[in-house]
Amino acid sequence: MNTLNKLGWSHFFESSLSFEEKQNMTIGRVSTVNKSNCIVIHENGSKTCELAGNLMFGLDENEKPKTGDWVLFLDYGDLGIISKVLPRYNCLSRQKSGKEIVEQIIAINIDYAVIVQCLEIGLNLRRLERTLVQLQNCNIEPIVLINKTDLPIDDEQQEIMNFMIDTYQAIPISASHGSNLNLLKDKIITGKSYVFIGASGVGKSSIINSLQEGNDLKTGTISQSTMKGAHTTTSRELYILQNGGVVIDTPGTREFGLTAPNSESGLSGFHGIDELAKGCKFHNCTHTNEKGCKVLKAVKTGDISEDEYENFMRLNREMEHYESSLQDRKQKGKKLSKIIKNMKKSGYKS
Ligand SMILES: Nc1nc2c(ncn2[C@@H]2O[C@H](COP(=O)(O)OP(=O)(O)OP(=O)(O)O)[C@@H](O)[C@H]2O)c(=O)[nH]1
Ligand SMILES: [Mg+2]
Ligand SMILES: [Zn+2]
Repeated sequence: MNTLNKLGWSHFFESSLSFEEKQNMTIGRVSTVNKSNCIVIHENGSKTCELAGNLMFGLDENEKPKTGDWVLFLDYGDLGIISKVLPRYNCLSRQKSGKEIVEQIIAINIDYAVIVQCLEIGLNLRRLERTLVQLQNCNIEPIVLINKTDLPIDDEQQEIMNFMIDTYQAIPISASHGSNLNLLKDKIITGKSYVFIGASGVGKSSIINSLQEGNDLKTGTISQSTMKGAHTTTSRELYILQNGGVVIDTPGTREFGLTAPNSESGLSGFHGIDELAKGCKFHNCTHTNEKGCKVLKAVKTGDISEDEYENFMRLNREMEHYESSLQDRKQKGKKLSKIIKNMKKSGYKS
């Protein structure tokens, strides 16, 4: 396999080039984007490239080269000048948090997204579910990792972990101990592109480091008072692994705001139904037999399929279960400590 194919080059991109372009230009893939230039990996190494003036002023922000884009550039020795951004196969984006709705591109031309959560910060089903919906909208296959399994785990997290393994084929790993890393390595195919996503501090850079000897991405510690990562990785960057596979490290993003689904009805998927459910007549609608239930109506008219409905109801039940059982345990814990306090007051000695 040649270097371009290892980098993810395929017929899709090949077919967008004219004969002249192939003759005169160098093809490369954007590894990282800086303020005034970007680093492009090509057949003979990597090169700092700048955008040609007409693109600099002619393209919208989201059309300018992003990590994972294929570009054509003219080689001027130390510097390359990008003259074309090739059509994108797909695009992983998220809705940036804040008042204004801004679509932020995370990576381009992606086959798999490796979603990382970890025991130290805590597993979160809803966040996982939102990310999965967004990936489906973007036509990207998910791989779910639970990192830091070397750390102690309580019953509730254990339960969620088991659920994630059963339902999403999540792989429990430990980047620091190296456990189950072979299961992840088995999933990495030469010529395919993998973007690592998840909150700051879950261990994305650590995992990428452990996939390849000699990799030395910066990693950072987690604040024990806020349980948040330090946002150690500050830019998106694409690497090519010796054993095959292209990986993209990203800065941590806690929430994965959904951009508009691209299904025809606009309703498909968990998120679509979730949105629809907000319009039900009763705010505590169970979507089973209520009058004025928008979800049931959409099932009737065929706007959502029976399967989608079943799936939605199942996930809702499961999430409710975890949330209520957590509440339950907290309340029981409080009751128990009250009983013990009273027993101590009344002179009971343990
Ligand atoms: N106990 C334990 N700690 C880990 C493991 N993997 C990573 N860590 C630690 O977790 C902290 C954060 O790891 P990073 O790799 O920087 O996390 P990240 O997801 O890249 O974070 P950002 O770059 O901020 O988004 C570091 O102190 C790592 O040493 C693991 O498997 N077990
Ligand atoms: Mg990082
Ligand atoms: Zn309803």
